[in-house]
Amino acid sequence: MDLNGIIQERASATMISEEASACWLELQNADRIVVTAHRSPDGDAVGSVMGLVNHLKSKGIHASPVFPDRFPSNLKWMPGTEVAQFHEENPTKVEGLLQDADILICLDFNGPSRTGGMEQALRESPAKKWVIDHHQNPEEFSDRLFSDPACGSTCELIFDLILGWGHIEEINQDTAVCIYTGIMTDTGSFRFPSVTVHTHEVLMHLLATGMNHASVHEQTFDQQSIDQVQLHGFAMSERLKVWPDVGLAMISLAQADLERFHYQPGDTEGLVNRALGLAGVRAAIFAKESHVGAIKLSFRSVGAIDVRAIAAANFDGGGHTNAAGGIYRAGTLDDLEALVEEQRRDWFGVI
Ligand SMILES: [Mn+2]
Repeated sequence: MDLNGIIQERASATMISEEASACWLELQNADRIVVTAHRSPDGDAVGSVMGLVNHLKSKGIHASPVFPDRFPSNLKWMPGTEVAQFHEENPTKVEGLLQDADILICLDFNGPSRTGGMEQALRESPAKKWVIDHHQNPEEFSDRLFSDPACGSTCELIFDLILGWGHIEEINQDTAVCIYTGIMTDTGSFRFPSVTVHTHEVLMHLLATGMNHASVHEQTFDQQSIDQVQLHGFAMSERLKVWPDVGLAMISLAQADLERFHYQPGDTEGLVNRALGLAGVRAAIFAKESHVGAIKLSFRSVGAIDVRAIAAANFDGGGHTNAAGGIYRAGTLDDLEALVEEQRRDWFGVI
């Protein structure tokens, strides 16, 4: 296969082969490697961690996958996740792993605070910290930083790292399905503007391993419970508000709504994109009351509407131009809705 196209396109980014080679040497010489991601891990977080761990394993290098908390059940099929450790469930064990690590590889997040309760242990770990990520404005806490905010997923960057190591002909199916999953989930199944020729070149190489992509889609998206489907129906029929003047849609779910449908982590995945799919809607907000009294927010937008900036300025949040998250602690869902109503023209502009 001719790899020049891929190499040239990515050569201008951070992942140049010489640095990749230096990384590979360090990995070979390390005794204890830990790979982790952000809290509430999504497909890209779990996919990048497991993709890298599985690839290292295939090359005889052991790395321990750890996460701040559990990931949704529709990602449990990913090869290798059965040995993952979760800080929320076993803080002593995970903090020990972080403390004893030589190299701590942080994937799909741009600052230690994104790891929630694991933040302090991560900051205090004496390990060399590597960050591979595609969020804007990475915090300075790493010894090595591979950051490309233009890239659609961290999994695509993991592929590029493996490419830099000269290993792409050796990627096995366990690695390929994990990397494929993260690219798939972070690009809305390959539809967002972040998808490039390079993304499809990466997918080509992953499919060439013989991996079963239809099964990846089915296991990730087609395992919904009745509760989840009905929660989505309820949210769309009872909890959706639209402001046509600014092309904004918002879905708000209270704790009681979640309890009614026996909410499990991951059950509200995709709701914000349904709101964004309405004709005339250019931005969508999903607000979810959490049991600690805070309201978690997800933002999506199309085109130049910068929801990352809105989330950062008003909701202690961050993310990407068209997909961001934040938190609201100043009041109830009603207060939040009133705030959005009042600020919507400033934030989203009139159509
Ligand atoms: Mn990501």
